[in-house]
Amino acid sequence: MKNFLLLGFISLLFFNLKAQEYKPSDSNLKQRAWFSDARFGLFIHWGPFSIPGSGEWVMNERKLTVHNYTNLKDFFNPIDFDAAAYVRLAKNVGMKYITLITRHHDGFSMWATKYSDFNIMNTPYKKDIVKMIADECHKQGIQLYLYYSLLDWRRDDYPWETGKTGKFSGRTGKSDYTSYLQFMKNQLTELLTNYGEIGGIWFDGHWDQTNPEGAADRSSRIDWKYGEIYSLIHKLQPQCMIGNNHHLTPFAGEDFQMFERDLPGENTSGLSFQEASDKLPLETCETISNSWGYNLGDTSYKSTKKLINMLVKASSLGANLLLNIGPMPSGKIQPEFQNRLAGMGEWLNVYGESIYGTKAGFIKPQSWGSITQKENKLYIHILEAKNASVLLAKFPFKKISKAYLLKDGKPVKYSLKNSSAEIQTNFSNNEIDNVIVLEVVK
Ligand code: JFZ
Repeated sequence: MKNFLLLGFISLLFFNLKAQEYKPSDSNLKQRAWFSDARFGLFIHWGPFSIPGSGEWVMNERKLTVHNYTNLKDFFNPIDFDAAAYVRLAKNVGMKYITLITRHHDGFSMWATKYSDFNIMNTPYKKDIVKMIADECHKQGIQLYLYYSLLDWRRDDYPWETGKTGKFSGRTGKSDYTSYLQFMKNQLTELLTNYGEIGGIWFDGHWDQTNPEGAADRSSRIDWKYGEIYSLIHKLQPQCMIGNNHHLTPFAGEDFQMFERDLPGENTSGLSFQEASDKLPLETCETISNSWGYNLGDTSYKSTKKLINMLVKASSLGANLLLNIGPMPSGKIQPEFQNRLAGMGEWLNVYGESIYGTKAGFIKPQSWGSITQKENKLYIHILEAKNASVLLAKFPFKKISKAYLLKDGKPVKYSLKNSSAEIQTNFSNNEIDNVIVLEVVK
């Protein structure tokens, strides 16, 4: 009897340990590897929040109450939306996946959910947008990731009392996280049951319950019970990758790490104090203009050159670039976005080899550019040829057997002495990026 009890105790202990420990499935590891090779995705911030033309935070910024904001659902009727064209655009540009907003902080659900009336089926449009995009992604062979906000500016059961945002929505009811957690689980179950294979879930909003970025104590004011949420996702779709935009070191159960508006290891936005993981795939997200959701007044479009620079630098740090567009309320994608994306696509047609499936370079980005590598090839991206040559100190390969321009195979002069390589960069063209291939021997 005593032994029996002991055995029971030991197995209970073992079970608990096991429950805490997350071991990604084979399909999940495969998905991570696919993701790391993909390098380029399209982020889409779109929904009724696009209507006022002031970005996706409009409810909070204009201090709109739940009651007044709800009116938006009566005018969301995106007559120019074409799921096939969205997916084709991403594909033509050389993007390998789409990350779609399914529900942002304003709580609007872009699919036919049973768990909230504030959803696409109750708009004049009455068509399930997540379904249309998912079907097209599967048909056209591009992967679908889903953005899902943990933060909600409408619901009483969300712990709004301790939240930093959503203070003006006129909520009075007491929060109840047990109920809110169940709501999220119900919605995630719908998303992971009715829309085919999902590449990953992109969580956001954790930071609503923490001290500001940079503060010493970044612990959350509530227990989100991520263990329950994450294990549900991995149970429904084991390959589905989980990422959480909490700007902290990845939590147990997460499958990729994301950075916002900064390359891993950089922090110009003041949002990225976390160190880059050396185990998980990395992703950094950016917008073409300065806004995520459609913004009528924002014309600060980044140039195609700048965007290509970001893609190259992200790759050279081993990270994907998730590049955002905020379509118009009608569903039209403005030409300023289309043109820049097309420019990136043309560049990738020629230079894709130096981006897809590459690993981080052996040195971090430099003032002249950066390096990506794949098997026995180094891709030296000369983004700004400052001098007639670049010097690569501590060159980690024994020999360079060939050096040439990726574009046309034209030989490039080089030397390798005392572990220091010198590559000639006196090009007389104005290419955005003169990619030099070095074939090396270990
Ligand atoms: C979040 C969202 O709030 C934003 O609307 C967009 O979807 C972006 C991709 O992700 O951005 C953040 C993240 C963190 C903070 C603010 C906005 N923060 O820490 O205050």
